[in-house]
Amino acid sequence: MEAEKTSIENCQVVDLPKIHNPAGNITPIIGEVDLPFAIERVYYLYDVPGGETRGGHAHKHLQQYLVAAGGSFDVVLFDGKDKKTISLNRPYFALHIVPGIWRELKNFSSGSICLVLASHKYEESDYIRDIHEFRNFKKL
Ligand code: T46
Repeated sequence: MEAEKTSIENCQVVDLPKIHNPAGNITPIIGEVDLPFAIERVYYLYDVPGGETRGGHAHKHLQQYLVAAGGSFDVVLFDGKDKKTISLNRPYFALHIVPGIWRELKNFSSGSICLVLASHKYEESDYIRDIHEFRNFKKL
């Protein structure tokens, strides 16, 4: 998928496996079975102060699954033309963000955890952090 041509329609919320247990549920995620990419890196955002916003950038190659492993938050997606907001609030839903999508994360509930399964290692050169540069990248 060419990052220049992706749209917010390519970003979908997907169901993750859920194993019910009276003592507490489990969601196992198996790379290349439950995801359309191999997991190269896992990280999580936590201790996000109330009112804080994360993201504010796009990636050229990286794709991700975002999971509200605890609490809730909103993800605003922008493809240079259209915008949509996805609320994540269950640990068995994941938002697939494809390359070439500007994202902002906000409205974090107290104690929330944003788990990220990523297709690539951290590389600053993969980021587009300037919205004008992003619009040029999308040729809009
Ligand atoms: C996204 C949201 C959900 C590293 O050194 N290694 C890493 O793996 C990461 C993710 C970050 N960093 C450093 C780079 C920056 O100096 O941590 C600092 C903040 O990183 P970033 O601007 O990526 O942070 P967020 O929380 O705004 O964004 C991250 C992801 O990059 C992004 O793709 O969707 O989490």
